[in-house]
Amino acid sequence: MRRAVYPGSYDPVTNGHLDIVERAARLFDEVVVAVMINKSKSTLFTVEERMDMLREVTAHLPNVRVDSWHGLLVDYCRQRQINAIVKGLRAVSDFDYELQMAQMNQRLSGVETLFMAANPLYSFLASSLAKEVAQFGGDVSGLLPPLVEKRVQQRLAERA
Ligand code: COD
Repeated sequence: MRRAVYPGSYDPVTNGHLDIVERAARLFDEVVVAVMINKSKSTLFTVEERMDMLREVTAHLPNVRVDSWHGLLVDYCRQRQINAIVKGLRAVSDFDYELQMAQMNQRLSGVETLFMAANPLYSFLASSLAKEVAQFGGDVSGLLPPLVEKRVQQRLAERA
């Protein structure tokens, strides 16, 4: 079975993430979208909320699962017998950091990282930027799945 993990923070999932998941799901028998827990990072949504949104927006993809993990990604891969990591690359700025992580992960466990070029429609898009635009009342429709956009608006209103 060809199995891959697509790890990230997903705070929240954007249409750029979703585009990568949909394309990866055509290449692998199973794709696990893994919310990586980083307790030192402050987030808009809890891990469970992020996982729920991911489950909802990937419900149309039968070979996609959502999971979470605290610790090294390579340990998750080892435990689940996953030998490929999928990453999305938006620009050269992503490449520097992603290459470093790919080489470290390769050294730690032999797991391979496959880079997928971002869809040009979303190559400027990051969760952090979408949250910032939404926070100041900008239009994020088309950048976030509609249900995610709604939850971002709700959360920002609760925090205002
Ligand atoms: N289009 C295409 N791809 C995109 C887009 C977009 N618009 N936005 C983001 N992506 C890609 C990112 O490049 C990344 O590959 C993935 O989607 C997730 O993005 P984010 O922003 O949600 O998540 P990150 O970049 O914060 O995730 C970093 C990880 C959590 C994956 C990383 O820190 C990690 O693996 N941590 C686990 C601990 C570990 O093993 N550390 C050692 C690493 S060597």
